[in-house]
Amino acid sequence: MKIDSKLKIKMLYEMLRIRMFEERIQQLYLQGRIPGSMHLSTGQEAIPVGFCLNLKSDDYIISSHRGHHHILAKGGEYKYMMAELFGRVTGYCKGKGGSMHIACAKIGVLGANGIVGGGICIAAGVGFASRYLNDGKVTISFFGEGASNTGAFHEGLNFAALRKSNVVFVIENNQYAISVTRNLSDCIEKQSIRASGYGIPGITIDGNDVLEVYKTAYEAINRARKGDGPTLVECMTYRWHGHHAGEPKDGLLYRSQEEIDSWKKKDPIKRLKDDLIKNMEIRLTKYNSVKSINKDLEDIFERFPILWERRNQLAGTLSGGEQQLLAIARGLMSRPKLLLMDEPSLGLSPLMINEVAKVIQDINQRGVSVLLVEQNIPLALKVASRGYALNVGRIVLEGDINEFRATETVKKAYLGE
Ligand SMILES: Cc1ncc(C[n+]2csc(CCOP(=O)(O)OP(=O)(O)O)c2C)c(N)n1
Ligand SMILES: [Mg+2]
Repeated sequence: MKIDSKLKIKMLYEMLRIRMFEERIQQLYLQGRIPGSMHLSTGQEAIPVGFCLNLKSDDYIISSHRGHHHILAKGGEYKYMMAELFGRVTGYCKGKGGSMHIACAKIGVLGANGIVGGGICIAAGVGFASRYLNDGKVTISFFGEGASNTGAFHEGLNFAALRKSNVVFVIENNQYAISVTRNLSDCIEKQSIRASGYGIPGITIDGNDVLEVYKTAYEAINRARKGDGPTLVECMTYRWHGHHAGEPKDGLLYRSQEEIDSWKKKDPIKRLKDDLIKNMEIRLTKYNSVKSINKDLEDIFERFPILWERRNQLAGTLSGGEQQLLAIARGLMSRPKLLLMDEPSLGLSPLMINEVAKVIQDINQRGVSVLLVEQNIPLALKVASRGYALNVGRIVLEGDINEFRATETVKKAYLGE
């Protein structure tokens, strides 16, 4: 099979798109700006790119807990991914899924999955539905070598092989399941030989060679589309970072720097880039222009003027009020419809009260109502439209907030005059 330069450049672009996205979100995560946890795929980009470039837009993929690269390769857009990670309503799952539970049926992403091996049987079923309906669609199930030691793997492969489901099972063998090296969990050298137990083809390939992945994927996907049943493809690769973002020592507690460096030399992006330049298929300037997609990411990030940003600035420069802001930020992490603030002005300087007012207005604009318990009338006037004066839990005055300007009115209400 001949892969032309145009397609190779597309592969390069897609891999860089994933790498840059993950480099950026890693930074943001380590700065504490993204809630929840996330698993990076840096070093493994060639696998979903080689597979997804063989798919049609209405084919399906099912991902794992380490899924950003799969989703981006299947057409996921930065802005919706980013919004999802930040827990925003504009994200793929309205901000309720986060890194490990991104799904979008429109682009054929039937879900990342926090349950290790959780996608395998779903894929076997979806692939069976395609075969039964004869709709010509193919489903790819991506998972790790740890997942292929779960019962779901055997159940899913057996069912899919028996029913000739339109599915391809892809093991991303990155050598580790959290801190457990595959030598401690596997009794065979190549997991692909397990395919013979289900009478389907199995193959182990270099998962860091995007051209090899593409060719293998082409065969396996065509076979599934024709109704000839599933294939098991094991792609040997390596994750550059720790199991999850922020893991202590970034994974160095259970593996050596030499090992990591030796895999970095097999970087799938560098390999394709060097190959293209060596064969005069692209010039370095072209590579740099492909790389300039990083700019898109910056632009998108600019559109997320997040509260945490402001929180950090304030916490860094002002004392006293930072606890208030941290509490507000923490409260917002659960994406409430209503936020109750109990005397946010307490102990704050006038400057800080102004900042708190800005934050409250900001929250309001983002569709979260704020219930403010506050005796600082100037602050209340800045942010509220209605006011209630309470005396031992009893509403003694209710009305337009402007009425509260006259403290006398409140006093009168308190005293019941
Ligand atoms: C059913 C289940 N068991 C255990 C876990 C905890 N867990 C999360 S990721 C992981 C390792 C998975 O390894 P692998 O399948 O190789 O994927 P990788 O993280 O290497 O991409 C484990 C055990 C889980 N999430 N679900
Ligand atoms: Mg693994």
